[in-house]
Amino acid sequence: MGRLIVVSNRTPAPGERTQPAGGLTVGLYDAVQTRDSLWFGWSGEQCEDALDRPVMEDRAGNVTYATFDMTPRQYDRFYLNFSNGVLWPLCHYRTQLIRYTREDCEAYYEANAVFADRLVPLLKEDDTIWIHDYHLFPLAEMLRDRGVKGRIGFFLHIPFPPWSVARLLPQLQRLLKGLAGCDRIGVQTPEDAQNLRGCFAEYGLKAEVEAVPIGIDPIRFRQQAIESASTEDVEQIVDSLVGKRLIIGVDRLDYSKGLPERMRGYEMLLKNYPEYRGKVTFLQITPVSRTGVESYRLLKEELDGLVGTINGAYGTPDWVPIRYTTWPISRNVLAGLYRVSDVGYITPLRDGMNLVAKEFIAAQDSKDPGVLVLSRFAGAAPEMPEALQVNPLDAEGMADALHAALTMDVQTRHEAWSALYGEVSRNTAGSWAKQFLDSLEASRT
Ligand code: GDG
Repeated sequence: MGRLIVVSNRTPAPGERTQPAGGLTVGLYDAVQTRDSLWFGWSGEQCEDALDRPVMEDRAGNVTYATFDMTPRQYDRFYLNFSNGVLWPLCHYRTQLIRYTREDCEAYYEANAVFADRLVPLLKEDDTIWIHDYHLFPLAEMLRDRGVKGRIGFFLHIPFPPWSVARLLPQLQRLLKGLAGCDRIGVQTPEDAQNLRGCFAEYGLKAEVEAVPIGIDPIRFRQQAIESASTEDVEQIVDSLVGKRLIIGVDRLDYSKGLPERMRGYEMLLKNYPEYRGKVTFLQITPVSRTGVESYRLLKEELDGLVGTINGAYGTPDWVPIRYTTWPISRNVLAGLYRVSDVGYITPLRDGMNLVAKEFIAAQDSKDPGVLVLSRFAGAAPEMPEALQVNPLDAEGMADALHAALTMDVQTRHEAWSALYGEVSRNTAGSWAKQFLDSLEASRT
């Protein structure tokens, strides 16, 4: 078997290489460890002379990490402006937030060409290449143009919108033509697959698209949660709640995650069900991200204001309705906090998958499990019908679901949790990578 070449915008930071911490790194951990692999991408560093600097390689176990720096211009135009200011809102159906310029679009193609130019010399004939995510849509075709003949796969971690939305992107045809250079394209859900196939069909392009939902490592995460729940860090937080029920939300600070809507749903719970005042705490852990994009800065201001308003209106000298942090907490503490929570309140407006929903389920105590309140617009929703599914725009509906979760008897909670845990255990990070790579390697070259 040839090597596995993983290409993603960022490679895992050195600390994440043995302790994968979420999303992509967890998903690919087993796949890269169990065969000779190369993981290629941006180092996370910026410098003016980046294009003159060589690709740096370092090996850990079976994996060589090959990384390069970006110029500040590439970071701004390719990463912030085009990838996160055009493609991200487009794929999350937020067309009003798109800020398109032709210069950014060209910088996106130039940056992809740098990926291609730097990767090609590292490749061998029988390598299997697996490209990840929206930063690198055109890369497969660029590799083909440079003579790469081996198998190339692509996985899109975020949703793909229908033709009626996608066609707003100037040069959509060019983007899809680049993507069609792959032998196989994986997306998260059947809906995304249908949308992407529809867009290819509009341009008469041929591509193999398949829905392969990403998972987590439930056994490892569950173990972490069990160990962490009895640590001093988590016990201190539990003690500070003095008998209050705990609702938890965990998300990067991103407008796709439906955070203001979630706050309004919780506010509605306090308004419509006054018996919960002083009896619940909503803990929202929200590390800031992409602060270089204006819409993210505006969202943070909105959220800061909303949390203050709700806490001011409903709080009392001895009770804060919402505890809210905008910095990351350690993965261990996070796992323990999921476990001691009564409700996982995870309500994105759109999400490729949402691994937090799966982590929350994996972390629960099987004898007394918490309840998952989940947006029906998370990619995880079709796999998790036993969650209490909500529409995040419907504040009353969200409040009713929170109330249902907080009053659910233990037998009903246990039945729902068992079914959900079964699903999370069947469809893991490892099986996701294996399924995709098996079908890629069975495809034509
Ligand atoms: C993209 C797609 C898709 C969050 N806060 C903290 C923290 N996290 C961890 C979570 C989870 C990960 O980050 C987030 O994963 P999600 O899947 O929820 O969301 P995105 O970051 O938007 O990921 C998404 C995913 O790719 C994989 O394909 O599911 O739809 O948008 O693991 O636990 N971890 C720590 N501290 C935090 O404060 N340690």
